[in-house]
Amino acid sequence: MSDTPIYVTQPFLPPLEEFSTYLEQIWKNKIITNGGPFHQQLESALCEFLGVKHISLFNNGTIALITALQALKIKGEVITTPYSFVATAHSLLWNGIEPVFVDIDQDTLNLDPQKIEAAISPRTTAIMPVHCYGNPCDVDAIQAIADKHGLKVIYDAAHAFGVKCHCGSVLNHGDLSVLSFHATKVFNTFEGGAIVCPDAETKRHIDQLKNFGFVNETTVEVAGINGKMSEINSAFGLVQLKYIQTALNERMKIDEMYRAHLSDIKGIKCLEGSGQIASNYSYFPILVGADYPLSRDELYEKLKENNIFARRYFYPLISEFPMYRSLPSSGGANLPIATKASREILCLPIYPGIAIKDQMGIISLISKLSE
Ligand code: T4K
Repeated sequence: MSDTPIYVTQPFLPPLEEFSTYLEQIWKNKIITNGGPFHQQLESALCEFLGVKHISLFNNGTIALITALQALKIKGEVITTPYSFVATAHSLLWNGIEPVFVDIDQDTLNLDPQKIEAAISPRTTAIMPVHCYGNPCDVDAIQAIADKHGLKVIYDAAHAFGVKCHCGSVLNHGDLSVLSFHATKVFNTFEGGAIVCPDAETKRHIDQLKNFGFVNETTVEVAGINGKMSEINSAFGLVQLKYIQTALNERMKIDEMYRAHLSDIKGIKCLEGSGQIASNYSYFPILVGADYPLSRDELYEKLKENNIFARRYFYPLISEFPMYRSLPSSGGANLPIATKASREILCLPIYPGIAIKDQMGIISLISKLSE
């Protein structure tokens, strides 16, 4: 099909000249990290764009997740989804917390609120749901359970940049929300991440935690980490932000095109949104069911033979990796819906700049193979 490989995603890169202007300023003032001017500007600009009150930038989403758990002093057990990128559960393990996996909802593939209560034990301190593919979790149901049992909620919102639900930014839900600005995300700063904080005091505490715990030149108040975003990444974020709406609009068109052509193919199910007001079209997940002549893996291989590198996000389940396998909540019988989804899921290429002929090539191949 295509002469050059088509990957599941490609980072959006703004015009290099625009970035160079920022680099010249960095070279001039020689502040390259530790909360410099671009870091501060990006925090303010993101608050405005995302519709949130406070943001603390990080060097990546995983360190931000680890720090969010530290900030809320989470211990014991945390209820989470097995259907995510492995960093979600790793952030718990790195804090000495036991993940307790709960099954997902079959329509949204997000943590199923109806199954959470049965997994709560005297050791449970928090819930860590993921807005998978940027589709919002049932935030009201999750909050009601958390309130009833006195639990914290930390959203892994790595996929949810710019997503709005019924009451504004989905990032305003829970005690904290964590974003990833990795190269593969809708909004990237090469590497990066952030914690959305509800108030200035929480942000101050998190800012301290990401800077070794320093309060001033000579006082270290808490055992912090180095989670700071550099000026280069921050400056890149500022340039990216100028183009983000254009990038999101392009993604929407690609999403629409896939849906228009794939929805009627027997055995292929395009995952629907979960009622959001604004989507970010970060992934295009399809489920390859028993009615399709090829298994998910056979289709994945066929696409690969044609230079199309779709990805099986999220297969295997986190609960299937060696460090989680033996946990009581990891058994397949506890996670039937997540297990089925991970065997059927395939994320198709979606990114600004994908050539129409390439996208149509992907569509016609999937369609031809269905005959
Ligand atoms: N929570 C959730 C729910 C997450 O999805 C993630 C990250 C995190 C937490 C942690 O956030 P960070 O600490 O990463 O900020 C990728 C990403 O590495 C990872 O960030 C992401 N989730 C995950 C879903 O996907 P891989 O192993 O699939 O990446 P890779 O290198 O195979 O890249 C996929 C494709 O993207 C490549 O085939 C080509 C393209 N690509 C990739 C990179 C890195 C580029 O074109 N340019 C690039 O620079 O994990």
